[in-house]
Amino acid sequence: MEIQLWREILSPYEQAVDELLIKFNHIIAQYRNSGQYSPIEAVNGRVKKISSILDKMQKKNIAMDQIVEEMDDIAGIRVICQFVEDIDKVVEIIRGRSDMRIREEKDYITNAKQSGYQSYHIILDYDVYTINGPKTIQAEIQIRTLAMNFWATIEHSLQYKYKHNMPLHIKEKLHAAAVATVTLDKEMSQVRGEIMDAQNSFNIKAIIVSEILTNIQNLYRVGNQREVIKIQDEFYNIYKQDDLELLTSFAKQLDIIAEGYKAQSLN
Ligand code: 0O2
Repeated sequence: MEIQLWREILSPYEQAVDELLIKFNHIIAQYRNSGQYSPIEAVNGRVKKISSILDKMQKKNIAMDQIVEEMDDIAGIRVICQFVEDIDKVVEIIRGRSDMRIREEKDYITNAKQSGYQSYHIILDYDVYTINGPKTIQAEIQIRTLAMNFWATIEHSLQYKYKHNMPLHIKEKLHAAAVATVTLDKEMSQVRGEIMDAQNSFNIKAIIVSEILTNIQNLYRVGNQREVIKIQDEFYNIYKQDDLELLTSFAKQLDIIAEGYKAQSLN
């Protein structure tokens, strides 16, 4: 096959990965910007390398003209969560969307693979709109915790190194590590509430500080600059006290002042 043709085949997958990354990153941003805990910690994506597509075609006996229909992970998105419970939330979010039509779900968390691999996979039908018209492609979303991802990344590298001949003692180590991953995720789940509270406070504080500084900056442009410098010093003093209530009340007062100067909406 000509290299040009591979580019044509892979182009809608590249578009799908780009679009899906934007969509998942906006989910994270919307949670965090509204001061809520995000069930998604991070997201990344890739289009499968031509060499890996060729390997999989060989392994699964897939013909060239069948890859669009038969290969479901040419476009791959990996959603990383902090806690196992977050995975359910992410699955729920995806199920609720009309732009990501679920074809299949594979729960390798309830039923871990023989290797010890854990992850929740969703295979999607996803529409991309290209200059040649719409095209529906498949995409695989892998949803897993940080701990599961750590294990899978290491195991994937070892699989690549040893191909199909992984030494028994390494297999055993990986099995033990997979068991430890399950234990770690369970332990972390027990402090989930506390961790979420801490992260929420951190996010809320970051949002308030950003709003305060925007108001100060806007007031500096339209108000009495010496007064604004005083306000800024007051802000630094309050910030040092590390008291969220005090900071919130300062932000509210500043909002009223900024409103008086019609400085809130300035860029
Ligand atoms: P790569 O290099 O990551 O792209 P199936 O039809 O269900 O029998 P299929 O189509 O391979 O098999 O689907 P499956 O088993 O759901 O696996 C899809 C992807 O999940 C794999 O893609 C891996 O990324 C990941 N995965 C599955 N099993 C394992 C495992 O034991 N260890 C690790 N580290 N990852 C796994 P590829 O194409 O195999 O690999």
